[in-house]
Amino acid sequence: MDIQEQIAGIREACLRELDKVSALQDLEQLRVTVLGKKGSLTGLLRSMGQVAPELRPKVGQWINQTREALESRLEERAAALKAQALEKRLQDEAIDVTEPRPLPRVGVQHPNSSVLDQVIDCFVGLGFEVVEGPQIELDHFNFELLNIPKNHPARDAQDTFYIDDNTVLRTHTSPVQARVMTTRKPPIRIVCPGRVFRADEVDATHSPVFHQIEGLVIDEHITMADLRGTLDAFAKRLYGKDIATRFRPSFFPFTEPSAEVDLTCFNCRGKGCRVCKGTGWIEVLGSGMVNPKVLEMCGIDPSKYSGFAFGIGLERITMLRYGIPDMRLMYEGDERFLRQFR
Ligand code: 2NM
Repeated sequence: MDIQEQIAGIREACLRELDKVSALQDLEQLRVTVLGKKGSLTGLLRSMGQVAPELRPKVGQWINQTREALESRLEERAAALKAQALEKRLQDEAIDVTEPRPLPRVGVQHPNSSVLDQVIDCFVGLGFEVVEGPQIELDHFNFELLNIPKNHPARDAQDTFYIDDNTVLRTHTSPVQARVMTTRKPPIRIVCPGRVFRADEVDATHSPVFHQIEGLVIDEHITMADLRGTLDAFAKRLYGKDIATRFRPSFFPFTEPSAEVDLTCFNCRGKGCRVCKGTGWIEVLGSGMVNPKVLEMCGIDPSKYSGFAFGIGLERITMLRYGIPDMRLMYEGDERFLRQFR
């Protein structure tokens, strides 16, 4: 085989391999095999000794031309492979920002919390301030200042958990109001929401842990008319303009006179139904004019100031609001129950 054929053979073999190569490392391998120091084409240059002297310049020229041609083909191929690799990487790593993803599981507000928010919004709108206090409370604030001395029969209905002889889990949020009365001067206009405790057995309407919102207004010339107007505004704001209030005489040690307050049944709008047991009214809260003895014990002059107070059981109005038949449902954290309030 003459040298021209050998050159052509190397060239053709190299180009054939070039078409097959799909990885950059293989391409480099091919370059070394043909054009490297010990490569096949380089080898031909070294065997020039066997070529007739007059042909050497020509053969040298062919080899170099072939070398240049192959080098540029190898470079082209390398550039193409690099571009391909980049394109593949761009595709593999592309992020489709429009792809739907699994939604995070979002919780829902507890029905008690929603109703509390609504009640608070209502009273804040009427000019009340929200005040909170400790759940572990002194007997002094929970009972004594509220005209419930030791051995008073009202202590029986408000049996609670004792930390020690002087310290209890509060049975209502009134002690927060007693604290405010002892530390501030009237005018006082506050609502006190919070968790309260009683030694009650669990049933459909009782829990040893529940929540109250109590209100207190003290100023000069406060009368029962202010109490009625305030609670009427509250009822209409929360349940609708056609809801009326009805006051019935009652007793609380810390108010005198005292009244239970009924609202028009928001289920039947007063016609009489199962929810209101046919009466058209629903008992919703307790209230009264703050007992002058309480004012006096708290350091407020009852000859100058008077006030009203009321207490709302949060769970009760939440249950009425949503038609929840059993209080236990509100504490179990069962998602099937909670999801319904989304
Ligand atoms: C009620 C009913 C009636 C009440 C009284 C007071 C205080 F601290 F001013 F004496 N706070 N809350 C009160 C009055 C609470 O709950 C059914």
